[in-house]
Amino acid sequence: MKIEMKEGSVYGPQLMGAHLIRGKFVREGSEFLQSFNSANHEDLLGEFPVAGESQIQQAVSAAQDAFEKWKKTPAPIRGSFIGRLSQILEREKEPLARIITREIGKPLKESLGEVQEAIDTAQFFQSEGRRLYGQTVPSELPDKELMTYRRPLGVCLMITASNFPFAVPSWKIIPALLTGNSVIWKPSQDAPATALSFALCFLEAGFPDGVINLLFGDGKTGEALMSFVEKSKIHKVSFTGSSAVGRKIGEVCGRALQTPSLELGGKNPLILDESADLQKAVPTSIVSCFGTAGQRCTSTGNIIVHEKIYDRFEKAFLEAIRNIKIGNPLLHPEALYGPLFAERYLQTFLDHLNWGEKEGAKRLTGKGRITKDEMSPHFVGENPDQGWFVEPTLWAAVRPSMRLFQEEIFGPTVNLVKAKSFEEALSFANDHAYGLSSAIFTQNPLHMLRFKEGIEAGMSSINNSTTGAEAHLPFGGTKASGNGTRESGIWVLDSYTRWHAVNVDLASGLQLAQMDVDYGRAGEKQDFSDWVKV
Ligand code: UN1
Repeated sequence: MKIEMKEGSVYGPQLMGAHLIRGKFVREGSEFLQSFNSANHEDLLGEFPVAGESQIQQAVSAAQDAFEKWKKTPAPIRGSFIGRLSQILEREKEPLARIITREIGKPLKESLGEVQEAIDTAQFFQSEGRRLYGQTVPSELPDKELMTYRRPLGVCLMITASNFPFAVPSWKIIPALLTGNSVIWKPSQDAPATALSFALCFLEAGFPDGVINLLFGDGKTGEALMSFVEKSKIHKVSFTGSSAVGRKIGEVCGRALQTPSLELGGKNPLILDESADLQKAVPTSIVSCFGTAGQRCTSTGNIIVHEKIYDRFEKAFLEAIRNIKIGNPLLHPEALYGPLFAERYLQTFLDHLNWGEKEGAKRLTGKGRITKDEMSPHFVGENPDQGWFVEPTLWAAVRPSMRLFQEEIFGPTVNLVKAKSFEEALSFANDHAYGLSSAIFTQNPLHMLRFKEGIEAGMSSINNSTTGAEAHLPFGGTKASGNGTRESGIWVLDSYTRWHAVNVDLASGLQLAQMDVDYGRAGEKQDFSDWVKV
């Protein structure tokens, strides 16, 4: 099946966007949303229908019907579909990465990494189809067997964000399908072309009609889909996005007695103790803070530096920031980062420049939006007005009580926080609502240990960035960063299956657990008869 295209721009054609329902393209909706190249808004990638009640209804019933058959397909066979998907992704790695970069404007190297993350995930779960282990458990009664099975949940709704429009959906969709569920995917309104290109790979891999359905839309589409959770037509929601929206999704799922998977915001701390190797810490911090223009949920938000090395680090870090190049990544591969993905991110970013100053922090660098009139030495290329490009921003004199320290900005901005000791740095690192990622640079083994034990975060790096998690370790956070569910590796299996406990009694007569069991004899008898007098 091929999607229709129109002539586009030098970057590529325009897509006639369509939902994918029951294996067919459906170009119907209440209205259409447009997807522009984030690094050049004159380039339109396509127009995509916004799903209304009718398309949602169609997708839910397609997923429901498909589930009934798919769950009965043996797991190793489901794994072979995933294996075919991984081969298609490998073959198409470069063009898929180009679509990601064209749509959201992250550097091609990062987009290639995203597709690779999906390949890694597919390869991991292909073989999981030959495991999906349950347990055999000894019974307390003779001639009786106990065992456990993983069972699929049903129709899973995946709601994903624009910053990782390929890798993060793969973390959700691939294990959900492998474990026998069917999927409805509502990707970010800022990355529909990437989602459609990924969905086409699932089609080519031969997944039966309706096993994976794709619906485009905005927040309202998401809300309309959530009403099917209340009607028990959707059995699982997996969401990556803001903590505010995650809370609302959690409320709806809670009322339906479901556990959603919620991967939410972060304000990730990076500690530099007095033994930190600055040769490594400085370039790593640049990537950790400004890679993907700071639009990763794992981006570093606060760098907490021991006072003894503070001045040296500040100087070296500022120097490294000066060398950052920003630009349209398809034209300028030397750019460390491209544009902000959406206008609303630009607004939050520009706002924080004002209120950050008002609360007394010192802006060491970063003048805000880059335009033709306000050109920046960081910018490579002709016309920054074509996208939402902003300068890297560094704040000093930030304290944990400040809003700057506490709030996720989702842009290329970071705070320097001075600490008197390792212990103070660790307590600062925990002094915020989030708990997603964290990092420390130290050569002191005791600090490594105390950091690992004391940090409140789902993920921690030692002498490495807060970003860059590998695809087979559990990904997720604590506190306001999530609800404790995990993605990736074997841990995600618990998010898409329920345990089913089975017993088989082979005895000739009735025998009752707990009651007909001979537990043996204990020692001397105690007399409790005085304890209760009726
Ligand atoms: C995200 O920002 O939602 O660890 C995911 C990382 C990436 C994934 C980030 N592998 O930074």
